[in-house]
Amino acid sequence: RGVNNVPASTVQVPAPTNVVEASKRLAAWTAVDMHVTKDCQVIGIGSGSTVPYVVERIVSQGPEVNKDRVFIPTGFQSKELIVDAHLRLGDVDQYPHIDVTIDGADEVDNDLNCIKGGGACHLREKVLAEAADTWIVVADYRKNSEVLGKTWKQGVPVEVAPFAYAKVLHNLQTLGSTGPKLRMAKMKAGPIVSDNGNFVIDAPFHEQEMKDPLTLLTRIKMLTGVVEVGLFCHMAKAVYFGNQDGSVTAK
Ligand code: ABF
Repeated sequence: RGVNNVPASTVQVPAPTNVVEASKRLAAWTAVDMHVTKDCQVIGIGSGSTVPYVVERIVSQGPEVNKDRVFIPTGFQSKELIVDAHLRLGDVDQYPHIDVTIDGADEVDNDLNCIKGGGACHLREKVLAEAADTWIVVADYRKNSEVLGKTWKQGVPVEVAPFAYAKVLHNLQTLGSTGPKLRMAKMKAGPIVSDNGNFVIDAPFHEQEMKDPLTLLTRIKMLTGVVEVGLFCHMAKAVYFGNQDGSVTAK
């Protein structure tokens, strides 16, 4: 897929108070304008700080179009967003077929592979990505990368069953991870716990491994105790990055 520039004039962006926030909003609004068409009835809403702008833009499409839609969240945060916006909430077990899911990412490479899971929601995010006819990623310019791991340095997020975490830490080292760490809550109060009751390990790898994320994903996923891996390979239909100059890069 080639990289092309989407003219900034396709969306109206309020005067930015902060360039990073403005670029998140630009990406989110562009994605909604391009992919959340009137015929989209079941819509997946991802997690992170870019996604509120997705919801903002969907709400701006008006109550008439939104009244017949149902919105599926990837976690607690997006559930709150949907409820606060007075949109109809559903769950993926009721709606296993989603028209379009829009989500953020921690880093995206030139083949549209993503690192996700900085917010520890990547299991539900991957389920909603896979359940969707169309999976779209939105991010600010800092996430646009040639090779995964260049900007997201803390490693590949790996959700694990709590009782298996020490074994999986050891396995990840054997696979070549350079210092995998159990993700801790602020003030090191204890391991962070995902919405699914699991722990998360952050596993950094050398560039050589990160250049072939599908192979790495397959190897990590084979480890017993691993619930899901924050490598999303060949899943995105399109990725939109808001840029500092007010343009949007579409990959
Ligand atoms: C979720 O939120 C995650 O998978 C990813 O970790 C993060 C991206 O957040 P932001 O939009 O704040 O950069 O989508």
